Amino acid sequence: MERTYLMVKPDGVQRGLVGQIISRFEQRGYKIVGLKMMQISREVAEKHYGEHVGKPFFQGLVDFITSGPVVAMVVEGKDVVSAAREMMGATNPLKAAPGTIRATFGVDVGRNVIHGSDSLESAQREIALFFRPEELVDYGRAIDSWIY
Ligand code: RTP
Ligand code: MG
Repeated sequence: MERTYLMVKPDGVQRGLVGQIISRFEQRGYKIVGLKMMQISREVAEKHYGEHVGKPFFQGLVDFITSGPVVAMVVEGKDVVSAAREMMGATNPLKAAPGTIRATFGVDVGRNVIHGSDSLESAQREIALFFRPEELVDYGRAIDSWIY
C-alpha cells in the first residue's frame, strides 16, 4: 500500500491546527502509520528541501521550517501521495481550490501550513529522512477489509 510523508509546518502548530489537519486524513479513510512532533535541524531542513537550493526563497524556507516544532506523519492508503496533494491544494493558498487545507487555513505562500510529498520517490526519501524504520507501525484496522 502506498505511503506518503506529511508534515504540519510550524505555522500550523503555532495556530493550533494540528488536530484539524490530521482529522482530514483520518476522515478520508487513510491510515496513520507514523506520527511525532519534532524540531527540525537546519541540516535536515536543507536535505528535505534540497531541490530548492539556490532559489531566492530557500534561506527563508529553511528559517521558517526550523522556526518551531512540526508534526511529522506517515500516512498510508490507496494513491495517497497524489490524493494528499489534492487535499492540500496549491502551494500558494490564494490559488488553492476552495475547501483544500491550504485554501481553508492559509493566505501566504511561505506560511501554507502543511507539507506533502510530491511523488512516490519523494515520499520514500522523505519518510527515510524523518522516520527510523522502527517508528513506523504496521497494524491492521477492522475497517480495512470491507470499507475504505
Ligand atoms: P511543500 O514542498 O512544502 O509541500 O510545498 P510544495 O511542494 O507545494 O511547493 P514547493 O515548490 O516544493 O516549495 C516548497 C515551499 O517553498 C515555499 N515557496 N515559496 N515563490 C515563493 O516565494 C515560494 N515558492 C515556494 C512554499 O512555502 C512551499 O511550500
Ligand atoms: Mg514540495
